[in-house]
Amino acid sequence: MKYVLVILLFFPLWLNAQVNADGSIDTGDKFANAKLESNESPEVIAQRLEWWSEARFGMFIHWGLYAQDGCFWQGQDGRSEHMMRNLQIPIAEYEKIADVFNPENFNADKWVKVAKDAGMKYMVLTSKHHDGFAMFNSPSNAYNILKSTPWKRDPLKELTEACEKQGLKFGVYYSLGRDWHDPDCNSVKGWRSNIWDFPEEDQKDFSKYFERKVKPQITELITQYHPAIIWFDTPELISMEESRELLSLIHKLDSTCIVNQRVGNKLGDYAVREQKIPEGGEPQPWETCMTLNGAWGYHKTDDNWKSADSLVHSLVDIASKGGNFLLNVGPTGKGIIPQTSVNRLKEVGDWLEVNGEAIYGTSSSPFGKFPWGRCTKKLGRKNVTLYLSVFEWPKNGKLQLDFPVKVVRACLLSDSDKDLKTEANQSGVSITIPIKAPNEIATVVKLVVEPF
Ligand code: FHN
Repeated sequence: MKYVLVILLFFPLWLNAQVNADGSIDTGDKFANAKLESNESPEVIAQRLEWWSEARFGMFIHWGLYAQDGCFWQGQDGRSEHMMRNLQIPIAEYEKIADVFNPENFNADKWVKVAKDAGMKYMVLTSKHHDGFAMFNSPSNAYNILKSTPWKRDPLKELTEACEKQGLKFGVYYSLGRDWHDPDCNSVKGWRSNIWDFPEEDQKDFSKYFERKVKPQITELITQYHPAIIWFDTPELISMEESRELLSLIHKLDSTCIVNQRVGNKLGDYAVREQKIPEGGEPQPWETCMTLNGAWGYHKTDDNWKSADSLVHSLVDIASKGGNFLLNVGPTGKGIIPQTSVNRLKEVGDWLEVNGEAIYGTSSSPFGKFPWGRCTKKLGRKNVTLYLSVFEWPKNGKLQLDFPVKVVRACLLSDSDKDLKTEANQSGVSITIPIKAPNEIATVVKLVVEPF
């Protein structure tokens, strides 16, 4: 019995996702669920976030050396983009992956088109993940894709240009408090450090890593690529002064650059929730980031793909709570986004093609959530527009909204020329709808009502 208990206790650690001993997602941020305390005014932050709040939906891309053989190394399953740590691969061995990394099928225009066809409005690419390898031209550190691979191209430059051409915003992810290539990057109790090459955890000095690598590379990222977002990850042991110094460095170079909460110490423009959607949303700008299967990086044996239905429902649920959805793809070592990822995203894009008005530029529901679906809203000059996204289509041809709103007009978003009949009743308003759901995933009823 006791062995079963031990296995159950540590079971989550076997999952691809990085989890703490208590089963919570290991984000490397001791303030993961905090209310942010920025030293900028809400107005300044709201202005910086204006396009982002309208966008609602973006593509996260985890791409690095770990993708070379689908998070496998010498036939061993590294389980995720944490492969180097999971298999305790010495730096000297891991660097050899760079010697053969040659993503000949990479095509920035194609990647951006996948995002665009999915209805995504921005993209965030891992510029440097925990393995410390820079997927960009980093003059300050030779361990980078231009200098250390036979491919000799700069994917950040190509994606920045492709996003510009196709009208998407481009952002970069940067692993802040985890860098398994740097001898001074320590973490909380060594929990996520490179202790196989650098075992003396207490002799490491984070500030040396911060000065030697973080600040020069953040400067390079801003000045070379002008990203719309810097998406920091795993702040770990960064001090409040260092978090503040990073924000000041970034905003001196580009005051419009959005910075997420994982710059550390409860700072940043918006809160990050990982692999989960907060039940009641958040009292601050927020974004849920989520994988399409079980891992962020391309894991060649992981076919545990989420359905298009669940992805659309997540997007609608997040938007109904005023949040953004950053949905991840993990391209292969050859630079190809897995076809199942492309297919799923296209299904979401097809839904948004018809119903995007219920997501983009909307704000959170005034009513909370409904058993049959969710609501988003837009405030007009004269009226309020409610978008009722119905997941569970009523069988009796009537959709009941239990709030006393005065209806100006009702229609299906997919058939907006045709009015739907509405009738006020004791608890609110009843809308007469087709017997069969026009869209099996979610059908949107557009309800224009007087201000309430
Ligand atoms: O450890 C990383 C993980 O690999 C992935 O990059 C996620 C994405 O939010 N961030 C960390 C776990 O929170």
